[in-house]
Amino acid sequence: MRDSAAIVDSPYDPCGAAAAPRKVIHCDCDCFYAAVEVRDAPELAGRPVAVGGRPGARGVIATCNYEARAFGVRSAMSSSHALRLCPELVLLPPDFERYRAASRQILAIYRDYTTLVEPLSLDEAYLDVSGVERCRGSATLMAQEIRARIRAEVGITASAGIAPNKFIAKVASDWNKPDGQFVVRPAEVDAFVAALPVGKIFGVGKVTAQRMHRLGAHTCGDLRAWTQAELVAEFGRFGASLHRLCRGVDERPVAPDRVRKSLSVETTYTDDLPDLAACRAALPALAEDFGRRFARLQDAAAVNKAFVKVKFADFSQTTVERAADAPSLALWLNLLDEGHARRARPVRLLGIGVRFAEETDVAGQLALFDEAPVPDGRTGASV
Ligand code: DCP
Ligand code: MG
Repeated sequence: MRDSAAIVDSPYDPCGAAAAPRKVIHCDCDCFYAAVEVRDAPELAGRPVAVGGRPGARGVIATCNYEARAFGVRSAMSSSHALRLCPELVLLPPDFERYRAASRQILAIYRDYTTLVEPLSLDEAYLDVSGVERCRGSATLMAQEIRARIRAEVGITASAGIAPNKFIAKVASDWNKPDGQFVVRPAEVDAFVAALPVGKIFGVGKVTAQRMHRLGAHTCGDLRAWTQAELVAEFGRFGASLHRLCRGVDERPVAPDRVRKSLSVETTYTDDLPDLAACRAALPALAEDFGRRFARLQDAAAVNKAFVKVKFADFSQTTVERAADAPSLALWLNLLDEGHARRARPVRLLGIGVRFAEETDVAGQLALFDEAPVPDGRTGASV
C-alpha cells in the first residue's frame, strides 16, 4: 500500500505510472575555438575572427566569432569564401591543445554539479541535475552559476538550455545564444515544441525538412496530425521517434560513459545519385570530411573495421563492413561497389566510417568530437 508521503513525493504522477520530470541542462560554449583565441589575444576583441584552414588549399572555417557572423561567415564555409565576405577577417589556424585544455576545465566544472555529464564535443555537454541539491535544487540557478564559473575560470562564455529532456534542452541552449540561457518548464514543453520548425528535431536535416514541408508539415505541431503508422510509412523506422519527438517526448538518458565505438560521416543528397558511378564520384568528398574529423580525435582507439552505408531512394538501407586497421578511400570504394550491387537503384544517402576496437581504454576520450549523426543534407560524426 502506498503511504501518503510517497504520494506527496510524486506530485506529477500520483498514480506511479511515470517518474517526476528530469532536469537536463545542455551547455554549449559560444564560438568555442574563436573564443579561446580571442581570450589569448585580447587585441583581437571586437574584430571578426575565424579559426580554420588556409584559403586556397581547400581550407574551411571551423568556427568564427559573432563579429564575423555578422558578415555571413559560418562554420564549414570555405575560407576563401569567408574572406570574400569579410576581407578584414582574422583567420587563425586551429590549436587543439588549447581547446582541449579549456574543454577539460569546463568538464571539471560540470562534474562539480553532477556525475551525470555526457560530453557531445569539446564545448558541449548534457548534465542531468535531477535531484541535485545545489542552488536550492534549481537547475536554472545551477546553469547560471556554471556559466559564471566558465567565464571566470576559463575566460570564455557559454549558453545553456534547461528542460525536462535532452532534445528540448539542446534546442533551448540556442535560444538566447551567445552568453544566455533559456528554460522550458515541464508545463511549457507542449507549446514550446508545437511551435518548433521540424528542422529542429534531432535527425531531421535539410532534405527531410524539405520533404515534410512539401507534405504540409512545417512545425512539430503540424507533425502531430500524423499517426505513428503514417510517419513510419513515410519516414521508415525514424517515424516512431518522430512521433514522440514532435510531442516533446525524449526518454534518452544522459549517458556519462558513452564509449566511442565508431566515427562516421554521411550525407543525404538533395538529388538522388542515379547510379554507381555517381556514388563513386561522391565518395572522395565524404572521405575528406571524414579525414578532418578523424584528425581531431584525441587518443583515437585502434581502428578495426571500415564500413559504407547506402540508403536507397526507397529508404531501404544496407551497410557493408570489412576488417581494416585504418580509413582508406580505396577500401570504401570497394565496399560501396558491394553495397550498391545489393539493390542497384538510385541512392539518397551515403555514409562512410570506421569502427574502433572495443578493448581500448576510452577514459581519455570523453571530450571528443562526437556530434550526433546528422542524417540529412550535411555531415556529422557519430559515436
Ligand atoms: N567545429 C568545426 N567544424 C564545424 C563545426 C564546429 O570544427 N563544422 C568546431 C569549432 C567550434 C566547435 O567545434 O568552435 C564547437 O562547435 P559548435 O557547433 O558548438 O560551434 P561554436 O561553439 O563555434 O559556436 P556556437 O556559439 O554557435 O556554439
Ligand atoms: Mg558551441
